[in-house]
Amino acid sequence: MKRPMLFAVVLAAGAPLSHAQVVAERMIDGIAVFHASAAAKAEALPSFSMIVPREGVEGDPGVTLRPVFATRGGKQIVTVRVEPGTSFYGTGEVAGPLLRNGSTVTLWNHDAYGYDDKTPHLYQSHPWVLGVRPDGSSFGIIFDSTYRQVISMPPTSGGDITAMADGRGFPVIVIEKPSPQEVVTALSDLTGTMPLPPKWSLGYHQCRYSYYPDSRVMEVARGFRERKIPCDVIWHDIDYMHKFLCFTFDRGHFPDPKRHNADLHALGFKTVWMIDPGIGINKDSFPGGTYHVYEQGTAGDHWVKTAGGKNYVGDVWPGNCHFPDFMRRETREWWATLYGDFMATGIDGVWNDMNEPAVFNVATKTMPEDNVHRADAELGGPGPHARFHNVYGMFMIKASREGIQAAHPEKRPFVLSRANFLGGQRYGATWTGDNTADWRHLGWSISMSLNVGLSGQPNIGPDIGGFAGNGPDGPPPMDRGTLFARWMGIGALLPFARGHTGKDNIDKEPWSFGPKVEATCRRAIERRYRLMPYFYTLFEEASRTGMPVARPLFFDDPTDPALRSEDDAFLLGGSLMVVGRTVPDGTRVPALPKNGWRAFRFPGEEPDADLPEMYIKQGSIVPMGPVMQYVDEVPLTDLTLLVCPDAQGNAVGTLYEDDGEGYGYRDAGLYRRTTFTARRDASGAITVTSEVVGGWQAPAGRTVTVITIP
Ligand code: MIG
Repeated sequence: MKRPMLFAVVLAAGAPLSHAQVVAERMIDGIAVFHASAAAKAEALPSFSMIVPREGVEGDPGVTLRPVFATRGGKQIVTVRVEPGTSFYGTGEVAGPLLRNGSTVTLWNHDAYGYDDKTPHLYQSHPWVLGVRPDGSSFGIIFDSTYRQVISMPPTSGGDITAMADGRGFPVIVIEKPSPQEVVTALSDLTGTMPLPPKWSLGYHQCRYSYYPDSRVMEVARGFRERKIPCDVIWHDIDYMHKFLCFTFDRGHFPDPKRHNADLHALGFKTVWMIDPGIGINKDSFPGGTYHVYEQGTAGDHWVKTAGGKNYVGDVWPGNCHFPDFMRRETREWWATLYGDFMATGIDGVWNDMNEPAVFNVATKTMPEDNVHRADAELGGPGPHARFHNVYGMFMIKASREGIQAAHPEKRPFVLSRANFLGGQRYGATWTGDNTADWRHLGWSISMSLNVGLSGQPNIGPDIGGFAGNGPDGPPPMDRGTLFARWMGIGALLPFARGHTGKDNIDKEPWSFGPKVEATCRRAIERRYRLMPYFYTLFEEASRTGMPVARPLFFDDPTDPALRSEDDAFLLGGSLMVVGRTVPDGTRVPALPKNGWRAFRFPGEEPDADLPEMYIKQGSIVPMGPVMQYVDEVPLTDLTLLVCPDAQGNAVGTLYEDDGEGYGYRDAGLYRRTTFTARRDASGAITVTSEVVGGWQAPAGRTVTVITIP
């Protein structure tokens, strides 16, 4: 039997433990935890991913996969034999195709500007593999370590999954279920779900590095309203700060942030502002000679330490910086308080960047692995950066989220993070970092978003248009404008939809490439707003069940091998399919599900070859609304139902509604979940009936228009 090289090396050099030592425990039906030995179990570090106790009943684990444990040079190696024909997904954020067979991923959160499919590690780490067997049954494995870890998946011809982590031995959690959907929802039973985000964050976001001064921000904001291109959020990247000092404002460019936020609010925009972890310590940069974050952080002894016990100094934007030790409860509580005055300026959401943490001017691009975090006892107590590196960003956004929540207890927080870890969907949304304005990255926008979704994080999307560079410079379709238009067409339908670009790049607002591209972008973004009732319904489902918003085609038929590697197309929920064109000439023919889907057009939309084709699943009903310039600009009085009856003439669908930003849905039953059921009678007439659960009132005078897709 052929084995991957790594396995052979491991066997030669390693000391395999006898299988009898392995402790196998059944946690929940179809979920088991394995430890190398009773001693390994006793020494295991706490889980940073799981929200349920990582233990069960010893004996028959109730799953068929059997992790094999070995050690080499102090590292634990786990191998899991899988059957040939198994398809692999997950492992979080990796560039390249959706199907991960034959690939190796290193988990080590990393500033990865200009990354591609050869880059060993990106910004987030998910020690999680999803497998789909030839018969469509499925399994998932958590290799429950926070240390640097290397996971290899065998080719489709079969072999072993191997996972090897630095640091202490780690438990392995195995989930086995009849379908990949059930494995993914089981993952969120174990690691938690994304809390329901504020509805405005489902709108289109406009960003660049950086819009300033305030007048330029207003110009962009008005640009959307004047051109009637819907947009909900304008972003403020680092240049708003005074010399890159977090929680300060450059008073030259942003003399009155409160007034500026109010001006944006008056146009129907929300605002997101960036906060990094590196806290500047150079006194000559302090506004007026003092900097409250530095003073408080030093007085409270909140900084990460060197191995020698000094406050660690690393260079980032402000020059020399200290870094809050987010592994300490006192430090997280202090960090949270900083958001009080900040949010009081009318800020709606926060962007935490550089939290791998990224450090300039060092080969490793991060802090030394022997730096010391004084972690809480529940987190395993103090230890080296090597242990906490991959969760530093997750604990930063946990603290940020708590601060934003405390500042506005009545509102749902919004945080976007660049770094994260398995389970980090509990604290914030993520995006795929500094991608590049080229066609490959357009394609990876889909595959990366899908794999992050299959790794527990539904709220994910790329920098639409690409961050690095301006794009190709050939004749159409190899021009920047076509790439941008196609990207907007796809990106506007991914869960997190934000246009962004790097410093010194050309303008990349939807109107920056001339009238044709502007028209495509408007149509693309209008699609998102028409589908907003459906998007919000999907986000609410994700917040309860962990089912991704954007799903791979193989969810529609896990037994169809042709769908296993298709990543030009994706599903939105179970009822819509988006078929993107990710190569310039559109010659690639995607493998679509064999049965049950019907192409449809948005009512009144002009044909546009740069936009994805849309399909609806037979038997489903998709709720839609009118185009609005921002979320809930007007109440949803004009509800449209896209009804696609199955062969028997039946269809069903759901609409979830609430006030969009508070907790009434959770605390007071103030939501409205409507189940629509359609039936076609013998005469061919369609009758739609509805059943409502929840105490939120639909707007008065609602009309329902039914559009039937035959
Ligand atoms: O070193 O804040 O990925 O989205 O615009 C670059 C500036 C720092 C990296 C982020 C990017 C952001 C940029 N940041």
